[in-house]
Parts: sequence; C-alpha cells; structure tokens
Amino acid sequence: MKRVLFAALPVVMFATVAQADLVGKPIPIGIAVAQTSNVALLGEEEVIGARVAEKYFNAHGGVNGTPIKLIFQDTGGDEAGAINSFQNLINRDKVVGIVGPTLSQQAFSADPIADRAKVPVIGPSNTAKGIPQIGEYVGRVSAPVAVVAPNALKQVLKEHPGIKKVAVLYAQNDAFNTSESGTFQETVKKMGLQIATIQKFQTTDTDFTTQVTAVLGAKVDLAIVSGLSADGGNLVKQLRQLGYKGPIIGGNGLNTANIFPVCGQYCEGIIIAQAYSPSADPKNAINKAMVKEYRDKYKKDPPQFMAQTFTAVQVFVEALKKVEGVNKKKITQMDLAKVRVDLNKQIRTGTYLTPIGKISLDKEGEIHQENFYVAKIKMNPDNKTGRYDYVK
Ligand code: 1QQ
Repeated sequence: MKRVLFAALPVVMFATVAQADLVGKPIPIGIAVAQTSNVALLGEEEVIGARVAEKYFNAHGGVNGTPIKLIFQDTGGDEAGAINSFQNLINRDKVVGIVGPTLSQQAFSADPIADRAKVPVIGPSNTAKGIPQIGEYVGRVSAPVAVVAPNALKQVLKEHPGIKKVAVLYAQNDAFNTSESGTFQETVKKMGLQIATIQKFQTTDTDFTTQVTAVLGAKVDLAIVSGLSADGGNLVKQLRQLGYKGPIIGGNGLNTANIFPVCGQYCEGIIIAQAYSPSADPKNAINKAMVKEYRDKYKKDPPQFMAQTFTAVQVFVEALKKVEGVNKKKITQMDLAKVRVDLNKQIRTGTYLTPIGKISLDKEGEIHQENFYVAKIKMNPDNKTGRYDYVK
C-alpha cells in the first residue's frame, strides 16, 4: 500500500507543475534574435517582423481565442549569446517554441540545445546548408542559399551576357557566408564562367585592400560578395573606391537597408536575390495587411528579414491551432512538454499562406517555397537612404 502511494506521488506532482506553466496566461513564444552587436543591423528587422505578427495575430483571435505573447531575448551576434537566450527561453520563460537565431553561425550552436529539450525552433533567416539537419526540432522559413542565391547570378548574366571572369569573396569565419559562397562558386562553374580569384576575409575586418587589389589584378567582369552587413558593405565600398567598375552581386548578408549608411553611394546597383517581394502577388491578403501595417509606420516597403520573421510567428500560431484541434483541448490546459512535441509535429503538416507566399515545411523542417526574386539597390541623392528595386 505504502509503495503504491510513493510511486504515484511524483507523477501527480509532475502533472500539476507542468500544467501550471501555461494555464491562464497568453501562449509564450520565444524570439531570440540579434538586437545588439553588428548583427543587429540584420536582427532589427526581425524584431519588427515579430512585433507586427504578434499584433496581427492577436487582433485576429490569437490561437482560437487565446492570445500569444512574444518573449524577446537579445542574442547579440555570437554563439554564446544565442545559447544563453535559448536556455532562458526554454527553462525560465517556458516558451512553446523559439523563432531564431539570426545567423546560421549561431544556429549551429544554439539549435542543438532546443533540440535536446524537445522545443521546436523555426529559423527566420538561417540559410546555410544543413540547418534542418541539426535535429528533429529544427526547421526554418528562410529558403536555403542553394535555391535563393543562383537567382542573382542568372539575372546578372541576363543583363551582362559578356561576363566571363568572376571574383568570389567571402567571410570565412561565418557558416552562412561559407555556405553561400560555395553555392555561388558551384553556380558560376555550372554556367561555364571562370572563377578568376577567390578572396577570403573575416566578418570583423574593416580594411579590404588586399582582397580588392587581388580582384583588380584578376581583371574580372563580376564580383560576388558574401559577407555580413558591415563587413560586406565596407568591402563593396572599397571595391568601388579603388576602381572596380563591374557589376556586384551581394549575398543575403547585404539584404538590409541598414547597409546603406555603410557603403553609401557605392551601394548603388548591388544585386541581391530575394525570398520575399512586397508586391509579388496582389491577391495575397496576409501580405497586403502586413505591408500596410509596415508602410503606415515606416513609410517604406517591408524587407525580407521582416517578412520571414512574421512568417515564422505565423507558422507557430497556425500549428498551435492544429495542436488544439488534434487534442480537443486548449494549449493552456495541456502539459507544456506535450505541447512542444505536438507543435513540432504540426509545424510539418499542411501548407501556410504567408507574406512570402504559399509555403510548407517538410518532415525534416526544410521550407518549400514557390517564388524567388531579385532586387537591385537604388540609392537616393542623400547617399544614406535608398531602396531595393525588384528586377525579377
Ligand atoms: C544566415 C543568413 C544571414 C545573412 C541572416 C541574417 O542568411 O546566417 O544564414
């Protein structure tokens, strides 16, 4: 008799503690992106995307009537910051899932922690090869470089059919840039072009004289830069200042208006592939609503990282609804560990009509997306502001 009682006790206690995590509160979703450091140039737009999504979905009933609450953790730009943020969100804030981190470089360190804790992660901007393969609980809404980056090359060749020799430059201390440059190099070769020089740098570099001198010496017709915002912007600037006149393709790390003050007038004409276009589909109602909200506040079109982060929150909200449907129970009455496991499953079922178009996540957590675009930077006469003109 005694034995039975002792055996039953911990089970009862566990159930009570676990249920108290969610009961009576809005549903907590973690947002772990870079709000400080150089990487904040990229992460800033993700914070906005998340905030706009929270407002939008709560105004539309949240999760079958229960509001969501986003819990923000600043990861900074490095791995330690991302790990710390993930641990806080998982253990202290008891979130149902995490949107983040900003960089693939951070994801390779932080995502395994969520994976081990069985907490679903949706990467809003992790585009390196191998992200969904980190683990069962890791997915992304940011299409991989392998499908996005080649679009920029195709567009440039259309505009400059005479291109033969190419310079490839990349930040070798960053997982995404290494991955993206690999894709660029493969695509260049596949298109029958010649890689005349490969130049490496660090995301912390500010002086690119050595690399630029090599590019000029190689007499190339095209330069392809894979860097994060600040280093990439400075590299483009120095390429132009030292006399490079050909077209420049920038990678996803240059895909933010926050580089405009870095390269100034020299940003003009940089060509960047896009996984989002604000005006691609006039019938896309959720995109229209998101664009309107953003335009009203910021007086310009929303950028890709903003739209992707909105999309990540949307996937969580819709999958949470499906979890309630399957369990015939409110999320707030369910055990947190079960919510996390079921949520991860539901994320990978069905399709989502999002601002970036119709998408789905496969079993592995990889995004399947229908359309990609290419934009060219057009600077304003003040040389500090500008826009992304869609050319495809
Ligand atoms: C990655 C990226 C960055 C440019 C995101 C901001 O694509 O790290 O995967």
